[in-house]
Amino acid sequence: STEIVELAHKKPVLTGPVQVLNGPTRTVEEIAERWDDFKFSPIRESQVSRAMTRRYFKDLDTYAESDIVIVGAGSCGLSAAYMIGKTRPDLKVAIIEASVSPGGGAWLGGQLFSAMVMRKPADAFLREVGVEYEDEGDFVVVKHAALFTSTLLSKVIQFPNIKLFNATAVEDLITRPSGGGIRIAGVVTNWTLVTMHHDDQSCMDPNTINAPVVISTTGHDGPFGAFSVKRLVSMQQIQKLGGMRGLDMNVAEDAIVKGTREVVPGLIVGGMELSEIDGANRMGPTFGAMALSGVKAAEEALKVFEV
Ligand code: AHZ
Repeated sequence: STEIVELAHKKPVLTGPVQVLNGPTRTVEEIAERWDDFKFSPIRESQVSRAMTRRYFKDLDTYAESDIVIVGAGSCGLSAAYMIGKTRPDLKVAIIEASVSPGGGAWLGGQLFSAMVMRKPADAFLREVGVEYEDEGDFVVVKHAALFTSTLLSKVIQFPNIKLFNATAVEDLITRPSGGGIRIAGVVTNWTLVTMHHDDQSCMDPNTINAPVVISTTGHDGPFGAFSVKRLVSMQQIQKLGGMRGLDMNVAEDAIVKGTREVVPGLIVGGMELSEIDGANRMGPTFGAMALSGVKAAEEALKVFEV
């Protein structure tokens, strides 16, 4: 039988006949044919730890200087990330998401219902990422919001130049004096669980990412939402927020897409975070504006890197 000889400081050594380690790559059907002599390849626990931590700390090192930071991996942030990843594989993009699970409010179509509505012409974005829908005339319906979010998310994560740091919160913006005002030059981050405990634990200093462009898509006001625009007020870069207004699907979606822009130098705001700064209406459970605001935010960000 296969044995692992455990030696501290050394890689595990296999003795005896090797049954599964480095064997031929098998299909699931081939595995299922032979449950009686089934066995996993051997592993030492430290290998698992090192496989994860080595990569994570390398990513922290690599993305400490990023080209673009996207704050918030909701439908708008992920749409922006997709467009950047697709068009500029040469740029380093860090996505910082406070929650363990990326996707923001786009796992359900609204309330607890599954289907997701997108008004035309946002159906173009669904074709772009390869999500099927039913055409209802002026709008289309994806059978489950999770299909949209998981498809988009899987594409974004697969881009080699994009790193998603989830369970990580942006705690502050990095600023530089510029032309009598300031420009945004990156973000201050912390693991979200740490961010949530600044009041009762001490000495938990944050981390930083420098980047010439930050795209903030943290959603409307809430415990975490509207983060960057609220910070702009306390930094006296804008006097006060307009505050999100009541629901009007027709007015709200156009306003969010058209309003997606660089709000202060180096900071582009998109999605529902924008409704807080502009005093725009909410749109409720229609998601076309989030996708197209993401497309526009990406376009605004890429202007900085035009050659
Ligand atoms: O966890 C948040 C969520 O996943 C994340 N986030 C917020 N603050 C953060 C911070 N650091 C890191 N300080 C942070 N991450 O940002 C994400 C926002 O996703 P969202 O789905 O809330 O925003 P969105 O603008 O992409 O989509 C809005 C969806 C809505 S709300 C609404 C309405 O009420 O009318 N309608 C739509 C379509």
